[in-house]
Amino acid sequence: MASQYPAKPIRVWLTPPGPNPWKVVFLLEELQLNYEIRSFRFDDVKKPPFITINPNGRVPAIEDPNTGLTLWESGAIYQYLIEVYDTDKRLTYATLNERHLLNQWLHFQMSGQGPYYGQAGWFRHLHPEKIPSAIERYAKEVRRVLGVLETVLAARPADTQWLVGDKMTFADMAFVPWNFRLSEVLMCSWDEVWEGVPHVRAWQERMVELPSWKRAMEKRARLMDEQGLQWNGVPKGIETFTEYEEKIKRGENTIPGKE
Ligand SMILES: N[C@@H](CCC(=O)N[C@@H](CS)C(=O)NCC(=O)O)C(=O)O
Repeated sequence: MASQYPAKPIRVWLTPPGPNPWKVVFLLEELQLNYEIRSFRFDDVKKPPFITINPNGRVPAIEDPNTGLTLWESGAIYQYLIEVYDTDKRLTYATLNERHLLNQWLHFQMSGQGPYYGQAGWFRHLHPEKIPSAIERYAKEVRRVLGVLETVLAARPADTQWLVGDKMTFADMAFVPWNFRLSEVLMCSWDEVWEGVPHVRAWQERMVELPSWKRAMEKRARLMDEQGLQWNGVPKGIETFTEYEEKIKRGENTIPGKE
């Protein structure tokens, strides 16, 4: 049964392909909050009405009618949802040092993981030219980030391998959606992704087993399908991201099956 708390559903604006919106849906599911998804096409991410919600034209954004707040940037949304709705501190801590360590990891995820993984995926799959030095630079940076996580997780006691303290927190959860896309980002098998980082693998695999993550991914699959999208976010029938962007610019239809 859908959650009745808070009283009015929190609205999540998203386009289905990218990982960032699913980071927010994962948290909403884990906290079992009342929310609704406003799914729209990537074609419309830089147009009204979305651009009036987020002037940066990137997803996710939320509107919470219970507090009157509109918010974008997934890290800011995490901090907000935790402060307002995780009142028994199941996914956070009340103590000063732990709070700031959580903050540190969230900043690292937002500035060190997301953008670098994003560029790694962009230069490998979507950029119109193949530039080996750019592909290599970002793939190396992905490996470096994984190495940082590995060092930290491997040093934790065997039964509490989380980033902060002895339980899973929002900081751990924030890393899941991009790590989940690593075989696409690096274009390799799942086993190859985790070569040399077994503690990161175990940490990631513990979290993707959660019903909350599974529910989020079921929703993603359904919404991808609804929009007729391929795994890389390009609609079926369109070859490359560049072709997709050009069609959007010319105002042409990009909906598969509709001429
Ligand atoms: N720092 C932002 C990044 C958001 C972001 O880049 N979202 C992608 C989808 S995952 C997007 O909206 N891209 C639209 C575009 O590239 O124009 C956040 O974490 O919310």
